[in-house]
Amino acid sequence: MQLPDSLLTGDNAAFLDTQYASWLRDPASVPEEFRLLFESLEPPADHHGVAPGEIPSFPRRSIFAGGTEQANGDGLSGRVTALVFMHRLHGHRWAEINPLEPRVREAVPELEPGYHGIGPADLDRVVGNPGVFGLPAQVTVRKLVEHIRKAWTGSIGCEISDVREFAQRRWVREQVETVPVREVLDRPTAERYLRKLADAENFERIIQTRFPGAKRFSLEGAETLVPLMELLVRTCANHGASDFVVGMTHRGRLNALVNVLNKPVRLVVDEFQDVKGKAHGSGDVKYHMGFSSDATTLDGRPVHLTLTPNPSHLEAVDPIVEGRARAKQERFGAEGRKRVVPILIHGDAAFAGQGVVAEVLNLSELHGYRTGGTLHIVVNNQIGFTTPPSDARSTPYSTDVARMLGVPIFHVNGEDPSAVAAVAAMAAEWRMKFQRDVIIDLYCYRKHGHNEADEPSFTQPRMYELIRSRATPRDTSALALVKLGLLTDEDCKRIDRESLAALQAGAEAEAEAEPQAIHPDGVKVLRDLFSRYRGSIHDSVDTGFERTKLQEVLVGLNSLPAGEWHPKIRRVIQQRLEMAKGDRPLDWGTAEQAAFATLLAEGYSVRLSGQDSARGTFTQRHAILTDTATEQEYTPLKQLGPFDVYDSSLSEFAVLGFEYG
Ligand SMILES: Cc1ncc(C[n+]2csc(CCOP(=O)(O)OP(=O)(O)O)c2C)c(N)n1
Repeated sequence: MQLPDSLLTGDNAAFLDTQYASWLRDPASVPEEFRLLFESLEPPADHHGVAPGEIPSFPRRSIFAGGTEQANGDGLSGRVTALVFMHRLHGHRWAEINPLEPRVREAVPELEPGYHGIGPADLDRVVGNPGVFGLPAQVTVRKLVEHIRKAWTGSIGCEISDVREFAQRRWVREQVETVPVREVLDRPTAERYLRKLADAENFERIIQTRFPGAKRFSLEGAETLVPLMELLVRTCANHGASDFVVGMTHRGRLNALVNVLNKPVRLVVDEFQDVKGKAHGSGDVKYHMGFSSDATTLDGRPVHLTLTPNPSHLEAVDPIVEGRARAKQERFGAEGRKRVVPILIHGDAAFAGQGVVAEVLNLSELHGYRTGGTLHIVVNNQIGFTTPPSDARSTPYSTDVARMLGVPIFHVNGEDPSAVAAVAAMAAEWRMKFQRDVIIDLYCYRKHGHNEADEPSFTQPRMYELIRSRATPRDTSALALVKLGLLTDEDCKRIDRESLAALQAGAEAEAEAEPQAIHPDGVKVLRDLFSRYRGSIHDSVDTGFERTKLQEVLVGLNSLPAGEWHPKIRRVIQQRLEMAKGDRPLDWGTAEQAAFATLLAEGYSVRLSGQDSARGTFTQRHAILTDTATEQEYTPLKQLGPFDVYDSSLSEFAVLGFEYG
C-alpha cells in the first residue's frame, strides 16, 4: 500500500516518521490505527525483510526515503548493516555448537546475504564498516560476511539480545567480534588445555580399569569441563579473585575433584574400595562429599577452591553455594565480591527443569543475596537420564530460563579448544567487570548411560551409535591444536603419556600409606575460625542478660530520631518504651527486638532474611522504619552491631538454602 500524498507533508510527515521509527523498534509502542497502517505498507528499501521489533536503533529509519544513508547509491550499506544486525541477533541459531549434529542453514534465512538483497556481484564491493569490531573502516562485503560468520556462527553461539544495558551489550559484542582476530590460545595455554583434557580422560580410564562396571557418573564426552574450569579460575584470578566456591552434581564430580580441586587420586581409589578410615566416603557418599584445596594458577596466582557437599536432590546445592560465597565475601569486607567467585555446574535437564534454578537466578541481583556474579556452566550432554531435550523443556535451549537476567549466554562447542578458551575468557572477564552472572552452555555428550551400568541404546539407539563411533574430545581437540600450529603430534603424545603416568602414580603411590584425612574435624575448624561460641551445641546455655542493661538498650532502640514517622509507628514505639520501663507487659515484637539486641550487645551478628522480614509478616517487627516524608530508612538495631535484615524474593527453597550456606 502507498500512503496518500496528502499525508506526506509538513508536520504530518515528521509526526508519521517518528511514529514509524517507533513502530519499527517496537510495534506495541504506537496506537492501534498506526500499527495497522504500517503493517499494510510495502517494506521500504532499507527494511530488507527485517521483522518489526528487530531493527537496530542506530540509523534512523524513515517511512519516506527508505531511511539509511545511501553511500552506494543502491542502499548496499543499509543491507549490509541489516545482515550484521541479524548475525548479532540470530547468529547463535546457526552456530556450530553441537558436536553431534551439523547445523541447519535453512532454518535461519535472515543470516543469508541473499535474504537482504546482497548478491554475488556485491561481494567484492567496498562499504563503510557499519560498526563491526575487528574490521577496518572500509571493507569488502566478502570480508565483512566472512568475519561476522566466524564471530557469530562459528563454534560459539552467543545470545546478547536480552542484555539490556547498552554498555554491557557493546562490551560483549566487542569481545565476540574480535575473537576471529585475536590470539585466544598461546602455546603454554594450549599445552595445559590438552593436559587437562588428557587428565580427565585418563582418570576415567584408570577408574574403569580398576573397578570395571562400577558406578562413577563418568565425565566422558564432556571432559572439556576440566580445562574450562581451570581457565575460568585462572582468568578470574588474574582479575583479583582468590576464592572459588563450587557446586556441582554427580556427573564428573570425581573427575573434577581430582583434576580441578587436586584431590589425591589415591583417596578416590580408596573410596571405591570402600576402605573405611579417616578418608571416609564409601558407597554413594563419594558423590556428595565436599573438598577444599589450595592451588596455583598457570599464571602463578594462589587460589583456594572449595567444592560444597551436596545432596542427591539436583540443583539443591545452588543456593547453598551462593550463601556460602556471600558469607566468605562478608569476611573479606569491601573486596569480597571481587575476591570470592561462585561457580555452579549444572546438568542440562536439571537446569531447565528444577524450579530452584530460577529462584537462585532471581536472587542474583538482590541486595541481601548478591554475590557479585556466578559463573554458571551447563554440562550440556543433551540428555537427562533417558529423556531427550524435546521431552525435557519447552524452549530451544536448556539455558533459556537464564534469559530473564539479561546477561550473556554463551553456547559453545566443547570440542573446539579455541572457542572454549575464548568463552572462558569472556565469561570470567564479564563476571569480574560487571559483577553479574554469566552462563556457559557447554555442548558435549554422555559417552555411556546415565551411569556405567545403564544401557543408553534402549532409548537413544541412533544417538549412541553416533557416539560410539566418535573420537574422544581429547583426540578431537589435539587435532585442532595441531592444526592451529600450537602443538605438534609429538607434543600431544607426550602430554598424554605424562598425564597417564602421573595419574597412575597418584593412584598407586600411597597404596601402603594411611588414607589422609582432609579435615580431621571440619566443623570444629570452621567454628574455631568464625564463631565466638566455644561450647557444644548440646550444652545448655545461659541466655540471661542484666535487667537494667536490657532496659537501657530497649529505651535507646525505641527513642526515635527526628523525622516524619507514621502515627501508628509512633504509637508502637511509644508502647515499646513503656514496656522497656516495665509499665506494660512485653509483646511479641518487643521480645524479638530484645532477643536481637542482647545478641548484638554480646558481639554476635544477626541476619534476618525472607519476605517481609523487615516489617514482619504480622506487623510485629518494624526492624526498619521509613520516614514518611523522605522514605529514608532507619534501622534502630544497627546502633548495637552488625544487624542485617533483608526482604527477599518470594522463595522459600532458595532463600532457606542461601542462609544455610
Ligand atoms: C530433584 C531430583 N530429581 C530427580 C533426580 C534423579 N536424577 C538423578 S540424575 C538425573 C538426570 C539428570 O540429567 P541432567 O541434569 O541432564 O544431568 P546429567 O546426568 O545428564 O549429567 C535424574 C533424573 C534427582 N537426583 N534429583
